[in-house]
Amino acid sequence: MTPSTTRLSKRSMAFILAGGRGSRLHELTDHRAKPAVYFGGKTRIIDFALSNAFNSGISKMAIATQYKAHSLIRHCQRGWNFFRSERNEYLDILPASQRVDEHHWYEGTADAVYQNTDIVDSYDIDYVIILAGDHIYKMDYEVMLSEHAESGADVTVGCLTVPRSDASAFGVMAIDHAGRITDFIEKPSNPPGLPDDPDSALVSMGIYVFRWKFLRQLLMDDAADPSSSRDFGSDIIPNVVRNGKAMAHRFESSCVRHRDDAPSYWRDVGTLDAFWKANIDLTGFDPDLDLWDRNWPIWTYSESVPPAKFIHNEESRRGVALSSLVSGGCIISGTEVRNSLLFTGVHSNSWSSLTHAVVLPYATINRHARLTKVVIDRGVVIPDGLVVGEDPEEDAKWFRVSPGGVTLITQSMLDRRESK
Ligand code: ADQ
Ligand code: ADP
Repeated sequence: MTPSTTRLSKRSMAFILAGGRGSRLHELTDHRAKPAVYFGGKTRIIDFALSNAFNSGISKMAIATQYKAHSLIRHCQRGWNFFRSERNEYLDILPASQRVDEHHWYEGTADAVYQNTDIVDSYDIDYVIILAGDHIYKMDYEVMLSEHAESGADVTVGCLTVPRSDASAFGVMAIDHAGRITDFIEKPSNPPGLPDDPDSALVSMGIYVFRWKFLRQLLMDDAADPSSSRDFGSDIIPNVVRNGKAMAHRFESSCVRHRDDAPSYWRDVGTLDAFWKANIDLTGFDPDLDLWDRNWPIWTYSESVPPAKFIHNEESRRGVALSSLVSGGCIISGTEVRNSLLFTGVHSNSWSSLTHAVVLPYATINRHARLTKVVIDRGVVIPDGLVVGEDPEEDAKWFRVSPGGVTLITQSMLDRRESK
């Protein structure tokens, strides 16, 4: 066998769905789609799916965008522009552009693939792996592709075990002893538990592997069905479970770990609480998500900026960061930063403190501010003396306070407060 036939990733493409808003992130997705939201200091959420595909050996990718796509498209153009057609590598950004007829944008996720059938055809691939662009995890898709090819399934669905109480946000499945999916219900209000563990449920990660020829025909049939919502989770997957062979692939078996005994890490950072926590977790001593692992790097667009600078100011106080991640281009002048994550180009000034803070790029913290358990949006200018995180009632008057007590601060919230 030649290498090109052993690695299925070389005969596959990744189709990344990045069109949804992610409304539970509230104002963080007012101007950008969820996959374009910043995560981890340098990267954006979509970089995880793209890096997984790239690190797995897949070099043909398409990204379907729809909702508020400008920031996402700009990011992909800047950061993911190293694909060379001479090497048979492609990365296409596919904004909904009414390619099939002039009346329809992308309806559901399946329609986003259907409307680009000719582009997928042109890639000349055998398999397609459908990915959501909005989760944080490291996974070797080659393992899932191999399982799919060996089992002869019509579709293989990536799956995870989650607490049953969380399962109604997912497609929930039942499987037999061989891993065949026997039942699939999209976002049930009362999800069934596992037979041997009733407090847990097996759920879909929204990752699917198909033979392209098979999926192509399914999409044609689905498009001809007026009752379909053109969605993988609601229409396509339940259809294959009923009428074909659908297999479950366990994430644990393809999760990329930096240590053999590390837990499998997958997060949907779709709420403010989950977003804040997953970022702050990185400041811990030994985080479950290792961004430093050179065997599975997360690629991104990175600005050329000078190193982070910490200024000791004789008349005020030391600029220090403890148990924190501070990105390039930051200037920490006389601010005490603890257990926080600062993205590129944050400037913070004297007599201020940041504790458990996630600060997105180019925010400025003026003097005498005290901010605890906050998410600060890109480019926000925090006024002198602002205190947040000490009086929840006062915070809730101006800012968005999540159920878990995280305060989101955006510039328009500050402007409204200023004008009162
Ligand atoms: P959801 O995450 O709720 O459930 P969906 O809103 O369709 O599904 O989002 C999936 C991905 O597709 C996201 O990355 C989103 O940005 C993108 N997307 C949404 N609408 C789109 C459109 N019209 N065009 C292009 N892209 C679009 C799905 C499955 C569940 C599964 C969960 C796992 O339906 O069965 O459990 O993912 O998170
Ligand atoms: P303070 O924290 O006391 O308010 P400043 O904001 O005046 O301090 O900044 C202190 C130091 O930070 C400056 O001396 C300079 O080295 C650095 N600095 C501030 N702004 C910039 C900038 N735009 N570019 C480069 N360095 C800067």
